[in-house]
Amino acid sequence: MTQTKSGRSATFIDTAHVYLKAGNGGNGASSFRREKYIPYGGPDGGHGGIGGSIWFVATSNVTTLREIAFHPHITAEDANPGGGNKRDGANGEDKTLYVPLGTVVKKDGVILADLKEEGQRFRAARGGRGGRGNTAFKTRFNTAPKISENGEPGEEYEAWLELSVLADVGLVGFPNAGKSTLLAAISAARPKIAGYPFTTLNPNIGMVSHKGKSFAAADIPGLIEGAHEGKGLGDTFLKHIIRTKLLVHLVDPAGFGDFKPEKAVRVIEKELKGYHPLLGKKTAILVVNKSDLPEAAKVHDLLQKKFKKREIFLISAATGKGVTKLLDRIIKLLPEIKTEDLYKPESAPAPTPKSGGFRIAPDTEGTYVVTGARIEKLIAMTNFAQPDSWDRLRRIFRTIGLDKALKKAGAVEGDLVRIAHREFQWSDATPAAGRPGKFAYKYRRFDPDAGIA
Ligand SMILES: Nc1nc2c(ncn2[C@@H]2O[C@H](COP(=O)(O)OP(=O)(O)OP(=O)(O)O)[C@@H](O)[C@H]2O)c(=O)[nH]1
Ligand SMILES: [Mg+2]
Repeated sequence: MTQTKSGRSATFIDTAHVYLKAGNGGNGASSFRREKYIPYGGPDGGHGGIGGSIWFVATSNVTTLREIAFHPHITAEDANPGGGNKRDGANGEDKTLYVPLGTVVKKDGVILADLKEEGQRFRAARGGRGGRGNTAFKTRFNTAPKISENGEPGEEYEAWLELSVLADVGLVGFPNAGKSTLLAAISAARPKIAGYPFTTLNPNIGMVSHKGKSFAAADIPGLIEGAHEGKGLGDTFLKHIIRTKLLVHLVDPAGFGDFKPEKAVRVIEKELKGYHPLLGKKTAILVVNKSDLPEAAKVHDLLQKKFKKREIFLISAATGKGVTKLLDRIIKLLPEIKTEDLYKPESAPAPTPKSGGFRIAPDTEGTYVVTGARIEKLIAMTNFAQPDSWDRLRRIFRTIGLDKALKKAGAVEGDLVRIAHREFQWSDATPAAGRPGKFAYKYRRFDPDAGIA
């Protein structure tokens, strides 16, 4: 198995930084019915289709974010434009990506979704709605509108996916304690087992069925002293037991390295607490493994003396001795654990929802930059090739108070106003007859990289 620098196996990836772009809505059409003997056929431009959305779906069939991490540019299909004869454009196809159970989706540190259940779906990026065709703009006053909207751009942002494996029981301990052997004994999982430390490089999960109850158990790579600060493989994987309800702490009767079993127990417990206080507080069952070895019983008695209040199990993961008793205890304890005390993934405070308003701020060159989700979307959906669409935009600018606000901000004749990537020249002059609004609305496309043309 190949290893990354951090010591993690390259096949197990638990974070992914992705770029999401949902499909754009299709443009609406501006078209008129033309038929023999029907002189004023009226508008018949169809609507654009809806852009494809991007979905994440949780499934136990996937155990790593590897696929996504290696293909982080995720797009869904754009929709088709509407056509004449009231033909609406076809919708863009959705894109669905499968993620492991326990995947958290974040944007700017804020949790958007915590995908915990099999089949749970989350629309991460919404496809744009279709632009309306000119049929939608027919009014009593304008029976032949030459207005159609462009499609709404699909949602676009960068997201972080973080996986923390979801299991009820986490198996912890020094390397070589027999964690993988135990997981293999109680579940169908077949982790690699060997008589050397750090055999396990990735978390393994197995479903355990015992006396009609079932639970998921996770075996993580062995911990060593300093694991919570990044030593060994430890801390990368400690986060994978943070959401478990119960820990089973396996102790090798031979101790680990220079540590005698008692010291070994304390070192592991210190590492757990050092990584996160919640891990220190979690119910932990102490288990002396390898009871088939001669020194095991003595070590068990000694530990029982040192940790008087705790019930310490003595098992042999290899022969199965004592394992049933341990499983009995686990299925008795699991339902007693209050889920509200469990770890919740950390989230930055959610930003206050954007209002429909806009902001005006001059940039260094004196251009008035207007920002606001709704006004920017309006610009993106305006078909600037249509004079009637211009009129509509002018009316909307006036209705939402943009003219007034610009004037108040100090805009004078000829000043530039930028909204989204468009620039307008502001004018207080009386508009041409029959044209509502005040702007001259000369516009040019603004390319932030090239500067103003
Ligand atoms: N005698 C005896 N040996 C055992 C028992 N359980 C595990 N072993 C042996 O201990 C060694 C380590 O077992 P693993 O299950 O790989 O240990 P681990 O805790 O998963 O180790 P890492 O993955 O390195 O952290 C292997 O050689 C096992 O065969 C047991 O009950 N009795
Ligand atoms: Mg192992």
